[in-house]
Amino acid sequence: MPESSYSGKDIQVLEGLEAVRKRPGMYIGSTGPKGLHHLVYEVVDNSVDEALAGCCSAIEIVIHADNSISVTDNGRGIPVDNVPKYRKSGVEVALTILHAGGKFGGSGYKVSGGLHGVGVSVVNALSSRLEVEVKRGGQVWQMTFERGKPLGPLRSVGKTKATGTKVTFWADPDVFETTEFSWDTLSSRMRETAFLNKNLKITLVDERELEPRREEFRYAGGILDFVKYLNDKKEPLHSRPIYFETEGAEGVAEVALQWNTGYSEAVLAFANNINTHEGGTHLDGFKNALTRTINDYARRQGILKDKDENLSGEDIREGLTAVISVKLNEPQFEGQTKTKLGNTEMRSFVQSIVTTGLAEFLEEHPKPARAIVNKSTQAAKARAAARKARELTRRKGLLESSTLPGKLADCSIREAALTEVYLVEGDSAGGSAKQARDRSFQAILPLRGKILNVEKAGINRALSSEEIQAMITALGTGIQDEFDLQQARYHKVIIMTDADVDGAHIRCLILTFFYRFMRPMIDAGYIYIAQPPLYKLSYGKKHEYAYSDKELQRAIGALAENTKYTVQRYKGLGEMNPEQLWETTMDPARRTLLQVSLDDAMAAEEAFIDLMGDQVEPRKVFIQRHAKSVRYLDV
Ligand code: 0RA
Repeated sequence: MPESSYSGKDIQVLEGLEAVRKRPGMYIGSTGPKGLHHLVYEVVDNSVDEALAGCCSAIEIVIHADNSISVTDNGRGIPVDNVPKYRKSGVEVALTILHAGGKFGGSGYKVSGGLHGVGVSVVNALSSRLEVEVKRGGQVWQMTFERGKPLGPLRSVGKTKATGTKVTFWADPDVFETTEFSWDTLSSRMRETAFLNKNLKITLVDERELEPRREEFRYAGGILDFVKYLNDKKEPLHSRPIYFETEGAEGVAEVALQWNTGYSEAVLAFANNINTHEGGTHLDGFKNALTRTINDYARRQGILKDKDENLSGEDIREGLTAVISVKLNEPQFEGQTKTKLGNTEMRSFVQSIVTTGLAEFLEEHPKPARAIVNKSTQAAKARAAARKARELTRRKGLLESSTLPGKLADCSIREAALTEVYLVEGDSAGGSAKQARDRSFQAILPLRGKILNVEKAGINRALSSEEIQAMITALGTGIQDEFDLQQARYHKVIIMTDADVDGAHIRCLILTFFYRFMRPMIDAGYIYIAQPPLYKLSYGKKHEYAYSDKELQRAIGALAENTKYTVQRYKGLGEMNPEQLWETTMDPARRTLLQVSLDDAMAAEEAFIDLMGDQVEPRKVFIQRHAKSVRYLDV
């Protein structure tokens, strides 16, 4: 379509998409890997909306060899008729007008209206090219765009009896820092989406590999299968997850829960398929009902006596894996990251269905019921004992920030926001780091050997571990329900371990500690991973460092022909002298730090259990696959 034929309205439209290109972050969060993957979710969410409307049973996502992405569904197809208000085809409206999604037709609980529900037009704006194919009304329609602008009108290219939509897009390299999609990130998200939409078949294909990789997700049990999956590597307390589903005027609520013999709580809450990380009314309703119903049951059975205190929610949720999924018509998202459900009607709705469903389960299944109550009373006892132990250690001054651990080499600046602490594997590397550091703002805490796996040990044992006490006192925040971010003594906590498998293991143990005891530190973005180099390449009087095999090969390739060089492989931090450690890993001007984020609760949970649970095999596999290539750790 020649530019000159645009009307005034069209120009406004283009300005809309121009705004997206000017400030992509406002629409998709970032232009890093996270924002990039967001493009896929945006398109898929539109297909999922078709599934929620009962009009789509299968979605296929293909990562093509050139990192373009196709999303194909068998929904109704984007409307092709003229939309009078805009005097354009529905397809063009959907792809060029911001927030057009819900404005022309469509009903049911929508995903795409939710969190980042910005619409496919944003994907179009941020793609160097986008092709859409719609099967609808007996015909196949096509239209192509570049940087959001149509290359021509929507045209019919053939006949078909099928319906559906296929969107292929090339993320714009001028907008994104990288256009390389991650299989792991996409597959974990697609699995989650499949769990949340019972029976919806989602296929993910990767054509970048010689032998295309393909995985199909389809769960007849929905979130019941989700809970089974999350508990897969754990030992369940009762064989089948408890599950209920209710539809009312408020919407639909589904709940699945199963306790395991472990100590951690994994309760995930979703609203219209959006992971409500910050919780909200549906989660509150669930927790209230759970605490009340278990206490009522324990009293009625005489397990709790009149003189006994009620079991606390935390005790009851120890070892609980649960998924709550609600779908409602006008979700209100609140909170800092807009991931907190605000609709008040959901509190009582979820509370009442959980109360009824759980009470019924307990009455009908006395054996698991008893096991669950016993587990909670055990937790209550352990917590009381731990509290006592903590009070004792506190009295001894062990957990008080006034007595810092002896081996901490603290920095001189007191302003936490300006300071950082390195948690260093081993005393010898710790020694080098102490010499290398800038002592004004860098503190060093050497940790000896493998720190305790807090996933396997209860809180009692964890608190009596010397290394863990040292971390707690050095960081100053306290732990778990007594955690206070304001008290953090440093705003950067940098984990520095050897670049080998043992180092990766220790790093994971330390991360597990943060995940279980100081999760808000991760949420606040305070936790980092140092990147020591793997190689030193020396030639003539010069040298450079390489942080991966690829980088080393590139550096060698860049040398003039016949240049003599030597390569030193660093197996551990100890092989670097303090000066080298400073220039490669600790100097803020030259180092690279990886910020740890756990925004994908499921993947995180899964990875930690793989790594820290009782089974050795998945841990090995994970470490071998990721040890060398952990680029950004929002797993
Ligand atoms: C607007 C209205 C309707 C469907 C869609 C858009 C739609 C968008 C996408 C994006 C990817 N796949 C899609 N499938 C459908 C409702 C159509 C109707 O009422 O028939």
